[in-house]
Amino acid sequence: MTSLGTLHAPLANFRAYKARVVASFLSLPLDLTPDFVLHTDNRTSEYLAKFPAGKVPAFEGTDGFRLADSSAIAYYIASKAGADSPLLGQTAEETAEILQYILSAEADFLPASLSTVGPLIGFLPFIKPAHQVAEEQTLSYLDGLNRVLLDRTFLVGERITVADIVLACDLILPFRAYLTDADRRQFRNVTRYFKTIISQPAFKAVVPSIELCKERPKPATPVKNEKTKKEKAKKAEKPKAEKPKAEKKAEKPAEEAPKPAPKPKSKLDLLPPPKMVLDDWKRFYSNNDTKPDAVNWLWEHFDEEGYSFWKVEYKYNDELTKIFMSNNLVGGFFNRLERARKYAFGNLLVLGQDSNNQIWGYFMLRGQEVPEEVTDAADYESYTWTKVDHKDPKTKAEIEDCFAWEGSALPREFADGKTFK
Ligand SMILES: N[C@@H](CCC(=O)N[C@@H](CS)C(=O)NCC(=O)O)C(=O)O
Repeated sequence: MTSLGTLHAPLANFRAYKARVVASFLSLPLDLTPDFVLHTDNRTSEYLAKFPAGKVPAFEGTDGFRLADSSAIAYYIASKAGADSPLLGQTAEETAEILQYILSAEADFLPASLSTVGPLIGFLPFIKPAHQVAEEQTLSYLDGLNRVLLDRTFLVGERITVADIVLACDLILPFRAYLTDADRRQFRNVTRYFKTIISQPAFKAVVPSIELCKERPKPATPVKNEKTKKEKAKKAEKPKAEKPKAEKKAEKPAEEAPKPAPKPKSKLDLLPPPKMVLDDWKRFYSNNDTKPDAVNWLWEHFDEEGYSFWKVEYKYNDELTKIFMSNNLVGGFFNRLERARKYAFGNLLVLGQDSNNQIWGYFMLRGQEVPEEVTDAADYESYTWTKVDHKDPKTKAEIEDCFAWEGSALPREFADGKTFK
């Protein structure tokens, strides 16, 4: 049987699981993209031309049909088994109920649950009042669902449908990282239901095991952006100076006032053009083996007046627990470094094991200081940035192994990592 098409997404992504589990239930072949890099591959002009919202997952049928929304893709794949697809409704009422549960999971539950769990695993900044509201909404939804499931095995009818698959995938993150044993007892029908769905062989074929949350993580270290606080305090202290009369006059006829010179987007754009183009490096790094090819390219082209190297270390390693949570913390930090993408490249690695790990890595920055595009990121203050001499043999070896995610110069065993490019 020929493949239905390609699902563009990283393999480990709860939204992509929806379509993959549906295809697995129906034994429908679906091509996957194991090398897909979120935030990179969905930002290429080629991807955006096909899927303008740039969201992941996205589906591209062998017949050219394109679709971009995880639940819509799952529903579409369910429909490929024909009008009496076992995962779809058999009556108008069942179909409407399936839609009811899918839409409510996406609109009422998922935003609240992501805003509840995200700040605890470092995906989102922790803002106490917003977190409280999200938690209330999450728990209220789970309470309602618990009542719905009191005397039901599945959401609609007597068999599993696409609604169960969508909801179970949306429940993975809270069950892994938020709902403790006590919560699972409180929402016992939801827990029984979740376990039933994820233990189906077709589900297990895609997501073999889901470790349930043992201890709810504490909110990630609060953002300590002292610079912004100080700047705000300074602004508040400063009395507004009376403008000189001439300046006041000039304000009146706006058309007569000289136009201010256009503001440069970044101070870094005023630096002399670099001899090495950062995008050339990023492209070479992405398309070649890091050692020896990419690092040899780097040392051959590196422009030490245009760029500087920085060792980056997380300040609160003793608060880190699971490897995947530390890596999520790095992912969250990189998301908030978006403004720096044009001026920075780096790798942050998670080294060690669960309950004993550290975040460590190297960045290459445009210019000789850490630019405001980096210092403005909410969690910048949670990391130590130390300028280093890349010509020092030990540092050079560390940079190479850090960028390669392997090697004897890493201070501890490699567990996971992320590249900022
Ligand atoms: N409603 C959409 C949401 C998709 C979505 O937000 N996906 C995330 C990844 S899980 C994404 O594309 N993030 C990248 C971005 O927003 O640039 C769906 O369910 O497919």
